[in-house]
Amino acid sequence: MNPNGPGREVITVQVGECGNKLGTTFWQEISGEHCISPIGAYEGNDDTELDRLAIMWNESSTGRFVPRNLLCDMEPSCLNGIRDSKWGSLFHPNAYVFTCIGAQNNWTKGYMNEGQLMVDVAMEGIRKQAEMCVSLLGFQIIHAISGGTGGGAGSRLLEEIQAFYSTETTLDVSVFPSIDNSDIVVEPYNAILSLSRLIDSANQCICMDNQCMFDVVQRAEFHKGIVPTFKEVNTLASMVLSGGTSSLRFPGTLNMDIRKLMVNLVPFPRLHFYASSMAPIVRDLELEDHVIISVANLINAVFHPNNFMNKMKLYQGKFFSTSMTYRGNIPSHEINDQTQFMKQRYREAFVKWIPHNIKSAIVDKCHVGFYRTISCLGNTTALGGFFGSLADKFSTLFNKKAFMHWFTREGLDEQEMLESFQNCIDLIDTYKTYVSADDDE
Ligand SMILES: Nc1nc2c(ncn2[C@@H]2O[C@H](COP(=O)(O)OP(=O)(O)O)[C@@H](O)[C@H]2O)c(=O)[nH]1
Ligand SMILES: [Mg+2]
Repeated sequence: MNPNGPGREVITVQVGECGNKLGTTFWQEISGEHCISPIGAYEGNDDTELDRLAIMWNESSTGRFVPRNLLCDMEPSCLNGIRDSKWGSLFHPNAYVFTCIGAQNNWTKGYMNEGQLMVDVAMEGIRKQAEMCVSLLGFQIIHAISGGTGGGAGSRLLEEIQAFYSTETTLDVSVFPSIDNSDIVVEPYNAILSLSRLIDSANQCICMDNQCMFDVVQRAEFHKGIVPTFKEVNTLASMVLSGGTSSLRFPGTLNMDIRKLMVNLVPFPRLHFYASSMAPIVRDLELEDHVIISVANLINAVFHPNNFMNKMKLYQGKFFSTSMTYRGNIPSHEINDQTQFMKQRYREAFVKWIPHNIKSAIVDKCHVGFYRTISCLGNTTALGGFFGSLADKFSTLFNKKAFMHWFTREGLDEQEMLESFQNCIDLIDTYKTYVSADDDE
């Protein structure tokens, strides 16, 4: 690998328990694709696996490949678990950034108070990582927005990264709380406070809904009787994220990176949220052997509401645009033909006033354990309804001012909470106007 590399490096920052568990699964997933072992040794024999490793890995002077990432938390237990696991030594010892105070599920502690120490240490770690890059393309930030650490400290970190690295692009990956099975009572507060910061500070954000991902895994694995846990959900989410970064990491006929993604998918600065889907979902080559997996089948699957990672009424909304990543052995003429077909078949699902709203990337190397896959990131007005459900949960608590004292005691006044909520409602209303604007034409 050329130490001066091609540049365009990405730094991944994982925050809080969910961010770190999902982030670590993501690294396992892409390490598998590049034949990197849990101790950072390259074990493949294919130059395409090595050529662009410098985008997401550093190479040590002993030839070891080390992820360009930081694992940040306000308490040590989750990170200790990762460090002691099989994959723990993949990461640089200094990539583990933690304090020992904990956010106690309280967004305010993470954003305004105890979290600042972790954010300061993380910013220093990011500076050191950035200095080693030839030409930094941007950041990928992975966190749950409803946690005290992932939501509160994650939002603060995002704001500081945007302030210091304003010319680079950030891709935020936000896990939204399960609306029906929440284990933290103040999650709607934490999530709305985070969402408001994401609206103002993120360049682009992939929204993943825990509730929905559990359902997707359960449906896909029903024949095995699997009751999904976070492990399976994180694997699914990692496959989607791997799809999104694959075009940076491997050669292909059409490419896409996180900046091009933003240029193609964000028509207005505040509307920078993406829904995501993938097909097939089950990693089972034996199963794939029993069916014809044509590109047309995969496209239909990827546009099916059941394969989206967000609980929303997909076809009551409209896509502004989508980015499709085709992986594996798929001839490009087949993709061209199918894209034309798709434009016809799904024309009602897209706004009329963006003429070229299906962007394609073709990556020769597939996910591990699949013949061919398609993943999709889509900017759709249907996300307004998804955010609306969260806003409803917030209102239910806030109307009674329930649990507010935990936030006010930490210095967040009610007015600020209300402003964050209003910011989210404005976003939801904006989505509504774009659905009806299309009907008027
Ligand atoms: N998808 C997924 N969600 C998780 C995982 N761990 C926790 N969560 C969810 O993430 C949200 C925030 O929890 P957590 O990450 O523990 O909080 P934090 O450490 O304060 O950021 C909750 O809704 C949890 O149910 C995980 O490994 N994967
Ligand atoms: Mg935590």
